[in-house]
Amino acid sequence: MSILFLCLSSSLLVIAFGIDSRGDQSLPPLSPEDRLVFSEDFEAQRSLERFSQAEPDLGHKAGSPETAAWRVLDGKLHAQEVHNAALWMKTALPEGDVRVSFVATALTEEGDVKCEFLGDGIHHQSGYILINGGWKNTVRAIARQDEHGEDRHDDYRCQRTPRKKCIPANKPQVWVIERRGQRIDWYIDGVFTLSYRDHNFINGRYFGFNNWSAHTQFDDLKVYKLASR
Ligand SMILES: [Ca+2]
Repeated sequence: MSILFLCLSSSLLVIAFGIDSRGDQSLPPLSPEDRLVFSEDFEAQRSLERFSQAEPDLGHKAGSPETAAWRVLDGKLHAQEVHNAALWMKTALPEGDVRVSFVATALTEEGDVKCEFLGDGIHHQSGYILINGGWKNTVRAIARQDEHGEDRHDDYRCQRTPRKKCIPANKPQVWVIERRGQRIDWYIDGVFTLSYRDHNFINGRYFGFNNWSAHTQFDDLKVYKLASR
């Protein structure tokens, strides 16, 4: 009876937190057949020419009188007061399995670092949205076409850390996002974070950085076409 209860409890926990059985896996190394197809180090202003800025949410402005929503500064891409005016790569991602990696830094205690994966290159929430330190730095999440959708996969483990925050301010973290078949796997600093398996997979081909208002910073964007395994 108690074993059954424990099994049921842990299953419910897995469903509630959206964490699957890959929870303890570390990042798989790239194979020699995997191919780097795009990289951007944001060392020049013209880096921005490889991206297009989307429209902000209705009733909001992208940027403020003090700052542009997106700017290149000291070799890094800065985002501030973006209001979901994502900065999409103009180049389409490779078809099939793909890895996107970059360095992300929250520059405030608010956290809130976000990107769009496999979207249409124009619209916010056209694909999957990955959020670290959202909702005042309390949750990591992968959402599908709706940041507030009931099918969002959440990871609240950061609330159990001493600081109860997902991201410390000013600490660069390496994000790796992989699409393998109909599954998305997300790693932060080499550690598995969340998966999203989707039987109705969105085959969007674009990647974009995004955010709401917090000041964040990105660098070293790389895209790899992954060989089938
Ligand atoms: Ca750089």
